[in-house]
Amino acid sequence: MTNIFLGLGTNIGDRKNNLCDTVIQLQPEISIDQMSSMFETKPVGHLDQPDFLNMVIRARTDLDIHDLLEKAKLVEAQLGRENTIRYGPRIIDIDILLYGDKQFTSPNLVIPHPRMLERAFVMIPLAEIAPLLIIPGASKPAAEIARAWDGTDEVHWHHSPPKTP
Ligand code: PH2
Ligand code: MG
Ligand code: MG
Repeated sequence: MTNIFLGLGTNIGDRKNNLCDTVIQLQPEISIDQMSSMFETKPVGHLDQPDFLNMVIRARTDLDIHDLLEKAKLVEAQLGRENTIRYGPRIIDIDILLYGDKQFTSPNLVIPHPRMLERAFVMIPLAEIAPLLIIPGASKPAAEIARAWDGTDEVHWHHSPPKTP
C-alpha cells in the first residue's frame, strides 16, 4: 500500500455533491484515510469562470501510478466531465498530488504535482489534514507553506468534509 494525496476541484453543477460522489466512486481501490474541509476558492489561471470548491484527501492504494491515473480519469468521466479548455470549468478534476515519496515524470503526469506548492487552493486544504508533511522538493512543512496565504480572500472555509459511508 502506498500513501497518496489527491486534490479535488469542481466549479460546475452541485459542487458539494460532485465532491461527495467522487469520494464514493474512488473507493474501494483507493482507501480514504482523511479528508479536508471543502474550501470555496477563486479561479486561478483562467479567471472568467465560477468559483471552485476544492478539497484534499489522504488515502492508501495498491494501484501503481499508471493505474491510479486511469482510475482518476475514469471517475472524472463517470461524474460527466467533458474535455474543455485547460484550466477551464469542470464538474470534477482529480489531481494526483503525491504518491508516497516518489518523484515521477512522464509526458502526461508529473509527481509531486508541479504547481501544488504555489496554489493556495491545494496547500490550505492539505495543511489542514497534514500540517507537518514535507513535500519532496520543499524545504518546510505544509502548514508553513500555507501560512504564506494567511488572510487571503481567495480561499474560504466552506463546509466540513463529506460523511464517510
Ligand atoms: N484548477 C485548475 C485551474 N484553476 N482554480 C481553483 N480555484 N481551483 C482549482 O481546482 C483550479 C483552479 C486546473 O486544474
Ligand atoms: Mg487540476
Ligand atoms: Mg487534472
